[in-house]
Amino acid sequence: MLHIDILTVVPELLEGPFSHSIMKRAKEKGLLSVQTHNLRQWAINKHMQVDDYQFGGGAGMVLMCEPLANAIESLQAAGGPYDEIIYFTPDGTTYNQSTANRLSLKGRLLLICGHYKGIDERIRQQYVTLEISIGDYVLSGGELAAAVVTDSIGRLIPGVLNDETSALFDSFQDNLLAPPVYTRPADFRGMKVPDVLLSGDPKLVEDWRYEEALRRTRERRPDLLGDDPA
Ligand code: 6GU
Repeated sequence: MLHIDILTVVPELLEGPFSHSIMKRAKEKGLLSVQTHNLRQWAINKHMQVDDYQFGGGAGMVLMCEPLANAIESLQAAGGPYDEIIYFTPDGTTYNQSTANRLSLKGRLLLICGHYKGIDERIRQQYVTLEISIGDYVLSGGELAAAVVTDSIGRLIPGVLNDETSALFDSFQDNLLAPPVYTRPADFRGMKVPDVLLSGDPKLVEDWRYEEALRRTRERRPDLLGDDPA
């Protein structure tokens, strides 16, 4: 069982992503639980303040130490220590499948979503154990990144996927992109499904898929094969 707490100032952004399809099934099976917490619960005053101007000047608000420290400590006190406390930030380590694999084996994770200019540096130093970026572009907050990471981890928990949807054959799982797939009809407006897929010979199909995966990876992501010409 993996429990994920998500700390955010916009919990509304995280209402949809875990309520459908595979994430919904993971929760119903008791393999994953996801709980969002509004940082304003730990606001410093009756104005519900959780952010302030940055020292030194400049545009953009910064999430303050006190609400964050109080939130982290009260969540730890209530549920026990976390295996990782993750902060989402464009200057974090770029997220990939091997980090997803590693995190899917944990028991308790806390995900902290920054907003505006981010969070006070002292919280990062004092509490955060892992800083993640989901790519080289800027989001307005960490919530969508938290949804991406939770989804990618959740589907890897043993028992969440069945044989049909198994993660074993995903793109990236073996550093190869996935081969093309087809379904009925075998002939769509003259465009035919490769004969080998209709052959009924599992060995031929397996070999074809592997070759196509290799071809696709060479063409699109040679870096994954470690023979990037650049
Ligand atoms: Cl994790 N957060 C924000 N705000 N922007 C990002 C990101 C994270 N990853 C890529 N861009």
